[in-house]
Parts: sequence; C-alpha cells; structure tokens
Amino acid sequence: MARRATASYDERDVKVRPGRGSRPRSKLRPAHANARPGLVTAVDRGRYTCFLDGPPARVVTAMTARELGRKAVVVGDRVGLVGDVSGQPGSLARIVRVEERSTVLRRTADDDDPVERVVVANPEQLLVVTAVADPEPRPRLIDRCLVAAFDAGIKPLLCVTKADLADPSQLLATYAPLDVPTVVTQATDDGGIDPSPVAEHLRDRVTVFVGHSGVGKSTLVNAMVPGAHRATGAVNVVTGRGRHTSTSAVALALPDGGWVIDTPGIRSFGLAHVEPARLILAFPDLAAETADCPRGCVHGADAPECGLDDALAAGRIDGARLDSFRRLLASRDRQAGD
Ligand SMILES: Nc1nc2c(ncn2[C@@H]2O[C@H](COP(=O)(O)OP(=O)(O)OP(=O)(O)O)[C@@H](O)[C@H]2O)c(=O)[nH]1
Ligand SMILES: [Mg+2]
Ligand SMILES: [Zn+2]
Repeated sequence: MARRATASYDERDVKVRPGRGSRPRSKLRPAHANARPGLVTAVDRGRYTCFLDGPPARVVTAMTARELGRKAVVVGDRVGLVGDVSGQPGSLARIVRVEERSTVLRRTADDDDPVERVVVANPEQLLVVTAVADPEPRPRLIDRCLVAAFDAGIKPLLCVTKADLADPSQLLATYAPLDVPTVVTQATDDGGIDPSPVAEHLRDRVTVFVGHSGVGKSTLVNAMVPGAHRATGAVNVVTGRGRHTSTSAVALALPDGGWVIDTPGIRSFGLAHVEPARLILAFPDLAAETADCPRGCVHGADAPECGLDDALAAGRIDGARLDSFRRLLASRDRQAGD
C-alpha cells in the first residue's frame, strides 16, 4: 500500500519508520477518530478477538498497537480498532484505544499477594455459580465473590446448580437475608439443562459467571447460547473436584440481547484490593443506621459502639441481615481459599 500523506497517516506508518518511537503522539490522534468500536470477547497470547457491530456485524482478530504501551486489554473492554477490520481469515486489526471502564471485576491472586488482576471489564452483573452438590458448595468462596461484586458496583446474582442432586433450600436460606436475586437450575430428565430461570435475569445485560470448577458454568452458557460449544468436564468422582475445563474468559452474545462471560473455575477469590469500610454502601438499610458510629468504624461484629448494634437492639434492623453483612465483612479478612 502506498504511504499516505502526512495528514492521514496512522500509527502503523509510524511503527515501520525507524527512530520515531519517542515522538509525541498527539499529532496522530485524528487518524483514530475513525477507529471502529469493538468489544473484546477473548484474549489468547497477544491476539484479541473483537466483536464489531454491523453492518455487517463481524468478528475481528486484533493485536494491540504499540502506543497502548503495557496497558492490559481484557475481555469486556470496549476498544477502538483500525487497520484491517474486515474479519477475513488471516486479517489482523489493531486496537488503538481502550474506552474508560464503567466497572471492573478484580481479584487479588491471594490476600497476601497484592497483585491485582482485572478479571473482566465492564460487567453489569456477576452471576456467582455454585452447585448444591458435586462439587460441594463452598459458602466462603460465595461470600467472597459477593463482596467483590458489591465493592465493584456490580450487581450480584446467585445461581445454584445441580438441584437434581440435592435439596438447595438450606443453601438458599443462608443467602436469603442478603437480598441477592437467586436462581436454581437442574438437569432435566433428558440430561439437558433448562436455563430459563437464569436467562430472564441476563437479557440485555453483560453478566460474568464465576465459581468453583465443575459447578456448571459452561453447561449453562451452552444451554443459553446456541452454537457456543464451550467444553464441559465431568467432576472427578474420586476427589469431587472439577477439572478446570475452561481455561480463559470468553464473552458470548445472548440470542435475545446481552452478553455472558464464561470464566475458568476459581479456587479462591483474593480480596486484598477491597476496602472493608466500603462494604456497608451495598447495604443502604444498614448504612442508614451508622451515622453515629465512631470515626473509622467498619461495623464488624466486634466494633465498639457500632450504631448497628443499637439499631438491632431497638428493632430497627433485621438480625439475620446484620449477621449476613458481618459475615461478608469478615470474609475479607480470611484466607482467600477457605
Ligand atoms: N447433575 C447435574 N450435572 C450438571 C448440571 N450442570 C452441569 N452438570 C455437569 O457438571 C460437570 C461440570 O460442568 P461444567 O459446565 O464443565 O462446569 P464449569 O463450571 O464450566 O467448570 P470449569 O470450566 O472447570 O470451571 C459436567 O459434567 C456437567 O454435565 C446439573 O444441573 N445437574
Ligand atoms: Mg467451564
Ligand atoms: Zn459501625
């Protein structure tokens, strides 16, 4: 392709021209005004799969432009693309811009390891998936996922799967005081899954699925997204553990609108990045009773003179709800994996 006039060059020209790497880039910005908006749906070894709205809607493979520097681009990011955005086999576009994220689901690898990982960008909802059996539910992991969602301003939902194997009512009762919408799914007689209880919560929203390996995240995604073909893996009968079948996050479009993001099974959800004092903000009814708390009170069970204890004694708040709030708060200080 002939080199274009200076006025219209883009950063591709800059890259091949030696000695220009340190020039100010501001002059190049206008070339990006016509960058095409896309959504990152998968990331694999430096290649980004992006969905471009039509017409015609298409899937484009891209790399990041050098000017993005070391900024990580993750699934869910809204990006600007230039170059070959045809989506033809073998074509490669470039991501020149990452739009500001409205929400970020982060986790710290472990509470002792302060390195934060951005799991997914821009999710509106977090579907915390747990099986009622096979593998056994791990309430502390559920609690920690809920804390991460509340902290990030992402709406949490609880999905209890495999209700064909055991009665979910006890598990559901544990979470009832939190007022988190809850759905239950189970295998049908023909071995399939009826995803409709979940699907109605997901329409027109971007929802990320998280949970322990083997709880049935990919099975649900497959039941909702025709042609998704996410691999699923039987839970190991000896250890009762999932096999970590899914190995990276992938966003898939729901047929009636919205996106689901399937993620690999997690063993733990580190919360070192979470500020405990912020958790109360997700509980407006409780927060209303904290005006007279001592300065710096995070409202835990052993907090001296916490207004929540007065409110409980006066019958203004519900004890089960207060207990649930304080359990979640305490989960921030426990080991990530237990
Ligand atoms: N009995 C029963 N089995 C289910 C149900 N949902 C999923 N399974 C089975 O559970 C196993 C694990 O399902 P997956 O969908 O691979 O689980 P996952 O959460 O994606 O696991 P990772 O990708 O490893 O994180 C598979 O053998 C599924 O067939 C259910 O509702 N009932
Ligand atoms: Mg999976
Ligand atoms: Zn307090």
